[in-house]
Amino acid sequence: MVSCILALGSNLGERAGTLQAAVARLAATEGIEVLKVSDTAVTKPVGGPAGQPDFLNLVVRIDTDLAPRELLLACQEIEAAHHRTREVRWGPRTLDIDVITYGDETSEDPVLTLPHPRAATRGFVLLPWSWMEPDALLSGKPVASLAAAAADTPDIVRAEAGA
Ligand code: PH2
Ligand code: MG
Ligand code: MG
Repeated sequence: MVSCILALGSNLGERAGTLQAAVARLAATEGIEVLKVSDTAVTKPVGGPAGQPDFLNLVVRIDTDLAPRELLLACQEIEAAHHRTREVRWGPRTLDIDVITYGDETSEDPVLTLPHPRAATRGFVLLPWSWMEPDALLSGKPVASLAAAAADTPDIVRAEAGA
């Protein structure tokens, strides 16, 4: 079993319901065990086209038997089940599930770079992660400190889990 962090985001449709359903589907996936779910963060869109709705973001800690690429495929299947389309890079989306860490693995594979290449600067990943695991490290650095330094963190509002 390998311990991983996944980051989920939604800024279209029934955002909270989508995130809840996605966590349930992850938990129901063969080879994935969901151990922890963070509180939900209400976040301003980072990058992408102007005028997008706010996101809801959360992170989960999982254990998995799946290989990295299998885990990515499982995440993409769940995205597809929520009618995720990929027209605009960083455009609005019903559901995004990103593999942030896969154990301590590092990989330059462009299909699945590990850890996620932008995670260390994204408050919308780091802050909910630090709420869930205050002592977590990302590439040896405290997630809470990285979250405090991220440009988008000051605008983030904490909602109830499942809100
Ligand atoms: N995802 C992105 C780009 N920008 N901004 C927020 N607030 N939340 C996201 O999940 C997000 C984003 C690319 O996947
Ligand atoms: Mg993403
Ligand atoms: Mg993604």
